[in-house]
Amino acid sequence: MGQWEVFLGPYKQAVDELKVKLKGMRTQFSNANTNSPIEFVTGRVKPLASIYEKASEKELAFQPSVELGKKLQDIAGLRIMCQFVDDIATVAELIRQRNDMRVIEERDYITHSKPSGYRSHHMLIEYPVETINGQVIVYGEIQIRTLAMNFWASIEHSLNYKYKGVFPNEIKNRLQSAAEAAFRLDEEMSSIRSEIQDAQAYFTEYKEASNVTIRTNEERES
Ligand code: 0O2
Ligand code: 0O2
Repeated sequence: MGQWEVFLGPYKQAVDELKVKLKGMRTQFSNANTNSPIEFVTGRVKPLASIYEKASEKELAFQPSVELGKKLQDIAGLRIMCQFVDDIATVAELIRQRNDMRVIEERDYITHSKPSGYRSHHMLIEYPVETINGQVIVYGEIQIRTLAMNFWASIEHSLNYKYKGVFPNEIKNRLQSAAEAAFRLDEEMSSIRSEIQDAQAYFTEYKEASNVTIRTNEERES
């Protein structure tokens, strides 16, 4: 096994475990018949090419080392998507309350969006991974954002690849106004939140009732 694979092993384990745990929160809300502040969760270990790029930007040696793990705190990355802006604070608080990770820094790019227009709440965490050689503490970054913020960030991220971070002014301005439009959409959805949630609860009940009817019919026919 290569040195990088060994180095990234605990990060992969952290991402896998955290995905299960964060998705578990959604399931728990669902089992309690409560609206979940979590819509969906994704996770990734930073690809080697991105580690190389970020290490070069920060003038760090591109070598698997404790130093690199300390300076690049998003090698393990989790992303939590929420329906409504208010859900972000709820999820952040749930994470602060957990005993299986320690929040070491938070960045509120929602109140203070980035110049690009980017919005998200970032939490840097320390997470203990149990290995056959003992416990390893890894850093991870949890990004919490709405579906609209995620939509904007995914599109902007792809354009970044095309323009290699240097956007023509026109595109930059249009992306900034698109970010504001996405935020207005979030505000609009928040203002009809209770109506949306009533409809979702009704739809879930309807789906469950239909499943029971289908199952009962199948049983009768077999
Ligand atoms: P389900 O039953 O589809 O909800 P992995 O956990 O390895 O499968 P990973 O790497 O975490 O996947 O990220 P991936 O595959 O991009 O997405 C993780 C989960 O988020 C998947 O659900 C996707 O269905 C869900 N997802 C991704 N994009 C969207 C989206 O735009 N809208 C919604 N609502 N869900 C999305 P699960 O957990 O596999 O199960
Ligand atoms: P990827 O491909 O998502 O992994 P630092 O030097 O550590 O203090 P850093 O690393 O810039 O500062 O931290 P920051 O800005 O808090 O968070 C970086 C991550 O946030 C990025 O990771 C993106 O995922 C996301 N992000 C930050 N700004 C933007 C933006 O303007 N547009 C988009 N689409 N995403 C953004 P990476 O490593 O850049 O990329």
